[in-house]
Amino acid sequence: MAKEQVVVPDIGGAEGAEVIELLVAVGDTVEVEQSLIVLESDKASMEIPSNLAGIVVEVLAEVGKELAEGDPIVLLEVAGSASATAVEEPVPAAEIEKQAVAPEVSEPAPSSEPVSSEQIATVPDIGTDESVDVIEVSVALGDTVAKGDSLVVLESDKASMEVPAPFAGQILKILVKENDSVKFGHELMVIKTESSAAASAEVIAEPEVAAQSAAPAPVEAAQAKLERRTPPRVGAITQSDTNGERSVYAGPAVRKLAREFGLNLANISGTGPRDRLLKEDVQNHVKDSMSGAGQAVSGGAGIPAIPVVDFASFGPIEEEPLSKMAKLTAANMQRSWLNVPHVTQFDNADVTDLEAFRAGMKTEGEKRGVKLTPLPFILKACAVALRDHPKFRSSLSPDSQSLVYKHYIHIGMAVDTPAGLLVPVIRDVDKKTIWELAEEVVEVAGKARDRKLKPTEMQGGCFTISSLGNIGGTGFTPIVNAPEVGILGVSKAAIQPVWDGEEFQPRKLLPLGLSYDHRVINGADAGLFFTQLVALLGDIRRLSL
Ligand code: CAO
Repeated sequence: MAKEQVVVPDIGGAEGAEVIELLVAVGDTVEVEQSLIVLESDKASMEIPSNLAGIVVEVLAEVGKELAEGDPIVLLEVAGSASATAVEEPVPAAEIEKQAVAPEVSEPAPSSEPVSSEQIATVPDIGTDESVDVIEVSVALGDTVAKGDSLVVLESDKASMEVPAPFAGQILKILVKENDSVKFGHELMVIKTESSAAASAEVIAEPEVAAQSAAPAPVEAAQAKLERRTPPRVGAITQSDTNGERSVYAGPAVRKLAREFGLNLANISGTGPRDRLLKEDVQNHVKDSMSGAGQAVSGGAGIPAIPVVDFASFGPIEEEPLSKMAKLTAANMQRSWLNVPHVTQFDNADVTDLEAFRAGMKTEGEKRGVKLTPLPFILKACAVALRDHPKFRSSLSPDSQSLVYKHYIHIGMAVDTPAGLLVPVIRDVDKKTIWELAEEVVEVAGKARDRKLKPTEMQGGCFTISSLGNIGGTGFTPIVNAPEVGILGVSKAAIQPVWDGEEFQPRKLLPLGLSYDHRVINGADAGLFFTQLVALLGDIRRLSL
């Protein structure tokens, strides 16, 4: 048993093509002409068949890598010598290229005088004598196309393929429409091209003449040879998804777009004829993902999809539609989480003295009709730290090229309501007293729960506080409320033993988590902000400085 490499044949393009799919694995038995990999260039996809039969010992190609002629694909253990099992020599470049690109009309001769002429684009050799359907006309009358732009999309029972413009120019006539049946040589478009005088003299003849000259005899011969040896492959765009669960119909351009977004085509529904995927389907899928729609199960922007589970198969279930606010909250959370590189730091503020002071103010609070919780103190301490650390009250400009500093200190406060999470904004926190803040906290929280907040009362924040202190927990990582750049998560204060150098002292510690946008704030900025905040809560006399 000899070992032989199967290499990429001449694929007709100087540039490499990317491996987008491996069709065999180690241990597979491969027949001659069995497809090994799918390569894709800007304009066409092609399955590369094996010219040997044998067992795959090693797969040498990798998905995502670019390959060119001569690059190894697999190592096969073959029964005999290469010459015994190999079919005819590798496919010459010109042959595959003729499948990928419509036949060329005569090459323009050099001339300084540009002259316009009319040329006909025809169906190139698509490797079958059967008629195929035109499922999409990709250009309109008057459009200017570059060489290689897609003119129409054809589809057979097995594959769809884009037919690229064989020359640049303006579309003068469209000779086919959707659902027409066409074959090799069928006239598709009349294109007005700009070429040299000498060249146009050759091709300016009637369109029929140009069409006839489109496939010179040697090319025909070469193509016929290719057809005998390899089934039609270039431009074939039928694709199984990675799970092999269903076939996906999409053109190279659509697949390229999906790859750029890191999307699995199998997760996108096609709206074209026969469920073919269109560019708009990919774009809409991305939009939906970004807005949160369908996020529960569908992947987007490179995120693997969460598998769909039939919960009912495990026991009784009940489905409740999400409220509009819950959907909005989910979308906002996902947007922030995906856009903002988060870092969270933790610290404990020693609030023993603050709590003693707060307890001492209880009677006065009752007289005023205000409950003094730790929250107004935390708001005030944040306002001072925000005053001293302007980056924490900045936002990135929409183009991410500058920082917008806000000369006001408005702080959002997350309020849990039966309808969902709301974040009313308390304005000018730095200018308000602790009593005023205590009153306002109760007022806006009440409004939030009664759904009486106006949209303007939830706008304009520079920073957010999310307090779970009344509920419990020793720490959490809040999600930045973008385009703000920082958020403080407050957990439940508890008495802890703290070493004072001689003995442990019972101190009331308030666990805090500070999340920030690491594009704007670095660890040192955050450390300074946080240290000041903790010091302010540890000694509230500092709030008056
Ligand atoms: N540690 C220990 N106790 C705390 C505390 C903390 N960090 N924060 C509040 N408490 C205590 C209060 O002192 C109060 O106790 P007393 O009545 O004995 O004084 C009790 O918890 C209840 O406080 P409260 O909830 O009435 O008032 P608040 O000012 O702390 O909070 C508000 C106001 C609107 C933030 C709160 O009602 C609320 O909705 N919290 C939930 C916020 C939320 O869902 N956040 C989640 C965001 S998800 O990212």
